Amino acid sequence: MSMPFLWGAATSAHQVEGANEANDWYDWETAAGSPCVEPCGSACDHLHRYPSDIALLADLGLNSYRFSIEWSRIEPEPGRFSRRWLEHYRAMTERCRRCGLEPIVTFHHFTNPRWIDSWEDPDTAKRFERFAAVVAEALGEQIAAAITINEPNMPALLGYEEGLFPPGKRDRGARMRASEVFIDAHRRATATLRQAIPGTPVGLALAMADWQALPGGEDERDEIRRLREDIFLAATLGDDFVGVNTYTRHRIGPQGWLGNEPGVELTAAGYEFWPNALEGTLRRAAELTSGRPLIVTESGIATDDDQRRVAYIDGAIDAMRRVQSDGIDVRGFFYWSALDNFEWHHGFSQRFGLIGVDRATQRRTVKPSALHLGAIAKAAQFSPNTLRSSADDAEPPPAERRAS
Ligand code: IFM
Repeated sequence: MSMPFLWGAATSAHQVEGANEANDWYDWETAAGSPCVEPCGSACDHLHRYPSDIALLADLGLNSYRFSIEWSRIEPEPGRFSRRWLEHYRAMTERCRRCGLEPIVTFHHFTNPRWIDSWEDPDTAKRFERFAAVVAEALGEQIAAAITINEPNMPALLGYEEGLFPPGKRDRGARMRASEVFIDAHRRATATLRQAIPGTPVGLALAMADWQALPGGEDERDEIRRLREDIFLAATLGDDFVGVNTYTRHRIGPQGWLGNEPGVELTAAGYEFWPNALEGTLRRAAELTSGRPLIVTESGIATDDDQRRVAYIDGAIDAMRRVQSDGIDVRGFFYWSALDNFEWHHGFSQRFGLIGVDRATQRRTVKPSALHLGAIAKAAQFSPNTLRSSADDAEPPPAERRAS
């Protein structure tokens, strides 16, 4: 199985679907004293509007759509799997294919069924593996590439050490235990997916930043990066690809994070406009994984000035092309996000979308930046890069799992 260079946009279930009420985030958003500025509610109603949203992305000229499966819909109670919701996500993959988009499916993007106790519990990895097996069996050959877990480093940090995500802990030990269980879940799910859908590339998506040490800050920088990124990159050994999610850079001095540099433009998310961060993260991901294929699984900007989004996209793609021209193997670029959506505890005010969403009417507006990315994708459509799975190298070679 191989596929062309992927030009796409990404979303996650809880951030766009709406009416997600059986997961830990719903409880977190609606709890008294929650750090969330507002609940997710009907979000972008992507649950019902995905057919037209997918058509919009295809019309732009993109060739792929990255979205996630909501575990709490599929398995509302331990071991009880919903046929109806498996069919829903299969219909999404089919809709992508009919529109000419490769469906890139994320199995876990921050949310957990309410009945999952904790990512500190080693059994959570086994439960996730069982869920992944059920989804793989139902969606099977429809999935173009599988991402086991999106940014396990962020719920480990924000949920177990910084108290901003559920379960709201503030404990370095809990973060490290959760990180280990996420890594185990990734390894287990990868093995399971390899068996269930042998022609489909499988990988992990990691939140990475360009960590820049100022003189004397090297040791501090290395330690931050070790816990946030390196232990997860090490866990991708043998994967078909590594997904790199990058938004900005961080400057580190001997005492830690130095904050934004005065005079540097900030995005609406409050951090530096620094699209070139992608150059540093792609180089580092390639270096630490011995040249494994990379996909930019997220890069984007929160802004109300769409011209800055265009500039960000150009900067990030230039950064990607520079590393490619040095021989680093990058197989795709996904802008975050397809739609203005629910930015977790920050609510809906940080607008990352290529497509605007009026939350009162759910009316969609295609922004100039969306047309811009689509034009880049169309111009590049004859790129020779292809993405292969480990099964492609097996002897004897397996049959192609799908046409196109
Ligand atoms: O919205 C998030 C996404 O869920 C994970 N990666 C970063 C994005 C922007 O903050």
